[in-house]
Amino acid sequence: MKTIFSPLHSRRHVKTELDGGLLIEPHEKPSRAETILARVKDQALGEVLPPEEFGLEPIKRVHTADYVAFLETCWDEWVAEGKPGEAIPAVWAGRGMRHRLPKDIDGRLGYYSFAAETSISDGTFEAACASANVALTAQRLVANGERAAFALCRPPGHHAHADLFGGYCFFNNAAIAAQAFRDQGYGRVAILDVDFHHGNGTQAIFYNRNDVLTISLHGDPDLVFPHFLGFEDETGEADGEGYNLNIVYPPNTPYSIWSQGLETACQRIAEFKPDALVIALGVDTFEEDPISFFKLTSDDYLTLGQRLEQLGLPTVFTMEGGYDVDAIGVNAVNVMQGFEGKT
Ligand code: SP5
Ligand code: ZN
Repeated sequence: MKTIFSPLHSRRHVKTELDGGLLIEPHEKPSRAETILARVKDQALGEVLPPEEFGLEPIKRVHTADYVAFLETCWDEWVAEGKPGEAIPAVWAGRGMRHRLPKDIDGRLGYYSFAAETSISDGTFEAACASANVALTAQRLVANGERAAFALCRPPGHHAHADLFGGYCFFNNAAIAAQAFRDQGYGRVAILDVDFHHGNGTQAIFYNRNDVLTISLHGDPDLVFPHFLGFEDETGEADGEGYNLNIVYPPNTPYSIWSQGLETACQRIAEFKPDALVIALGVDTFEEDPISFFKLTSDDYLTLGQRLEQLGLPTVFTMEGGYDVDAIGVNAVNVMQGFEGKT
């Protein structure tokens, strides 16, 4: 399987993540992507290719133009205001308040975000664009006949809404790839999100549509991030009714339980008969993940890859979460190797 990778991911190098009242070293750090790349090469998974340049148009098929423009200039505006640290949202429109776009940079940071753990500094926009190009290049390879491709995206994407960043995500790479399939004439596309966290952005982007089926398996949002979306009674709206599926699990869920939801997801996908599949691949379901509570083992990712292959669909993998950096390479690449038949 071919892997798409851009060294520009390292342009996202924030020093802070708000966690427990402290500004800690971010969980979503550059070594994540480098460790996965090293494993891809070590295992000779296949060619590693740089992304092609697609510009902002395919990003704007999923994100609003004003949101993209905000991300492009946000850091420069922050610096121009004389702010001493990284750009961190700290104020939102709560219940009963106005959802209008303010002029002030602090107001706009809140308007375009839903969480404060995701800081912005120089290079974040460039890295997010490169990450989208990585996903779009993988999508093009698959559209041109590859059975599957691995988009080694960083930063991740599945938490990003049409006009909201958060959860370490800015552009929704999986959604951008799915929309690219649609725009190239693929009638139906399924997105299966196996990251530990709910794919809230992906769900929201396609919530009223029946041409893109969205499914997410994740930790119960009553207990974990993103807290305010991802419950099982969210099934889609209007034309999209019945085209969103959430499956939630409690702490300490092992693969034997998690895989029951995977079977439900696979049945729904088979019934939908998509023309292409996008897997939002997080490996923060791993037993040693520092911010998550599932109990998948490294071998389980081989089994997962085998099961996804059985769907028999042209498949794009977009890299999402996974924060045990020591294991992230083995776990992510195991999914690809399982897909290619390794047991
Ligand atoms: C792409 C992805 O996996 N994003 C995850 C974003 C999670 N953000 C909130 C993390 C809260 C972490 N709290 C850690 C407590 C243990 N130190
Ligand atoms: Zn995650």
